[in-house]
Amino acid sequence: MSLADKILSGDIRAAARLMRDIDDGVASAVEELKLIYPHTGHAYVIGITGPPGAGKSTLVDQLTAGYRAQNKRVGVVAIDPTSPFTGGAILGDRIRMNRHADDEGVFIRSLATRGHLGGLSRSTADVVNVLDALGMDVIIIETVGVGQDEVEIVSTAHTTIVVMVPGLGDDIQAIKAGILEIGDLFVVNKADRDGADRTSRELSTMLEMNRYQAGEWRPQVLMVEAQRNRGIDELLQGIARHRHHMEESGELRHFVEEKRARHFLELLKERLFMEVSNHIQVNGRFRSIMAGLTSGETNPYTAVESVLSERLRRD
Ligand SMILES: Nc1nc2c(ncn2[C@@H]2O[C@H](COP(=O)(O)OP(=O)(O)OP(=O)(O)O)[C@@H](O)[C@H]2O)c(=O)[nH]1
Ligand SMILES: [Mg+2]
Repeated sequence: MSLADKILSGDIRAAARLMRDIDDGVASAVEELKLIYPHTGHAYVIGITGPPGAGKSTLVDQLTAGYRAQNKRVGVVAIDPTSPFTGGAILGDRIRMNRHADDEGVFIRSLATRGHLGGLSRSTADVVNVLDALGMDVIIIETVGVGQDEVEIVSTAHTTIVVMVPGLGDDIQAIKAGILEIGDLFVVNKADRDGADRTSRELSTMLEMNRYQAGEWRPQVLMVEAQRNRGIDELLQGIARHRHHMEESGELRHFVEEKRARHFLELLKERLFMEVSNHIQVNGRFRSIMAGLTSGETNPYTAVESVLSERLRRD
């Protein structure tokens, strides 16, 4: 039985194995991914992003419990930025989501940013496909921050939730351009803290400045206390409403088509880069190009053109 067959029959260990192979860049993983691909596209994908420590993992844990209560199987992908500033995130996630560790209906996977040459959103898509083929009804992706990478990762999700905390004040102004566009739902978490009302009002005001067309989704702001499980039902309802909107308006179909195109282009980009960079690793080619650039014998434009024409020569 292939790994793919096992995964399709719901074998969690086979799924874990394939995800490891994807991480390690094992060649056979691609063959398995090809086999599971026709069986994907059933899971609903939710992206959760926000600043470090906003309570994303706590929220994911509560949402997971909520979906389990509805008898839905839940996959979680926690992206670990492996940066010196947020080191230890994975450990924290493990502890916070620990209560689901023995639940066969929950699969939690961490993905490290390190080592992915700009291909993190692609490998996230691969892992999501494995979870999808495994039969997960809902897949939640947790990622820190709101930078470009995160926007890309989150663009894998059907519904995106941006988590904020009270007292960000001017920070909201500073990052609004990025976050206002990506959030379908905004959560002001740690609503037990001072200033939650104000943060929520400010967010709503900024969102209202957008011009929405008739029938367009209007992002909602929800106050939540993830730690004490308050506001989670409302959030689950908000997600369900957004999902309904996506399905009814035809946006979901459009989104899935775009996602497919993006996944293909990412793969193509990665494979092309690998082909060419492997080519210049041999025979000291890279070093000689560098020497040529230093001495002024060549320039980066010409160097790229010659490497490409050597490698992609049609013969
Ligand atoms: N006061 C308060 N604290 C909370 C709440 N929700 C979570 N926390 C705490 O906030 C801290 C960070 O929570 P996490 O869930 O790890 O936050 P995160 O956003 O996943 O953090 P990173 O993944 O490291 O970016 C923990 O100590 C939580 O217990 C809340 O509703 N109120
Ligand atoms: Mg976390």
